[in-house]
Amino acid sequence: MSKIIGSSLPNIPWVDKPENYKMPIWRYPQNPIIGRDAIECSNSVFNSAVVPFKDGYAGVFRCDSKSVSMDLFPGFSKDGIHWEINEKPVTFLGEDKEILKREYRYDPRVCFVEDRYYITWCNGYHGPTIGVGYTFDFKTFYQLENAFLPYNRNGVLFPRKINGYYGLLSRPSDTGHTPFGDIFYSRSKDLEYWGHHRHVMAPIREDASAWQSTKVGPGPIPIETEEGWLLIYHGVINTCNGFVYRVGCALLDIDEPWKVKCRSKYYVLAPYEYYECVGDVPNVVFPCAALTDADTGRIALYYGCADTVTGLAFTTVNDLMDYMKKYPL
Ligand code: BMA
Repeated sequence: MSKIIGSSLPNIPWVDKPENYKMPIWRYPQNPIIGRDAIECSNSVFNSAVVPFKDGYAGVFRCDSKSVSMDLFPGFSKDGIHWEINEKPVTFLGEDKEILKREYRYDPRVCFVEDRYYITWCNGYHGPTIGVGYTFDFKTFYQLENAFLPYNRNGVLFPRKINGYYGLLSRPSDTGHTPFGDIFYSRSKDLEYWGHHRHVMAPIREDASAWQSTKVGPGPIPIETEEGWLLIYHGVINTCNGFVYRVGCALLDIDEPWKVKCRSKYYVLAPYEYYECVGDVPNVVFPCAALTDADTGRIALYYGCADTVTGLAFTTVNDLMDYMKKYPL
């Protein structure tokens, strides 16, 4: 039995695993939970991040507009399933106007560390890089310096300092649709200067696990367990019809998170359902957030479906650990 180290969340959205279900992650039967036209301007609402907030939940949502401009929108929910998303995007306050200039913003992650909710996202600054900001209330948002030079995507913070440093996973990239990608770990004393970069994991270029042969990138905030950090990540294969995005999991060392202790050979979630296979970008499942309940080991996973709508799925820390150990790389 594996245990999550963290808070209890008795009202976590939850549906039991269907009987005789073979996969470690199962879907909310009424998926998608957020449709593409959830707000007036939106063409699509996907790759978004949610956290427990007050007596319910809050989040930062990626809404691409009907002019296909990518931006971040705050949202609120009582139950984690039905969401009210603001019609207006986040505007950031900050000390340096240069940093506040908006080119595009997408694929947010939200991470509570110490006393506030940090937001990291793919931020356009002469190419994609990792934007960093924070909020206390999901009303007023502050932007800090970008974590890196371009080009980088998928900045994912750790929920506590590790050996006195903030930790960040990311995936260096290029200006386009990046036909490569490894996950790296970086650390910082002040959330501004990042260094001590360490390689975490690479795509698997052979037959052993071809679904993750082109690139891999971190997904939700890593989940602290008694055995290490449970990382849910996306893996990509290039096909004659373009990229296919699936989901895998790995276990990282608790003190040296660049050391991979275990990694699944089989994917744990893949585009099977219609809304995952058909949309603006077909065959994409892209996880960006996970709610956890330390008492039960339950995990509610939020993921973008076909770059169009938002899905919800469920698993437990034991389901993922057991599957990873049954089918290790
Ligand atoms: C990645 C990102 C994601 C997107 C995915 C599939 O490079 O742009 O936002 O979901 O491609 O199109």
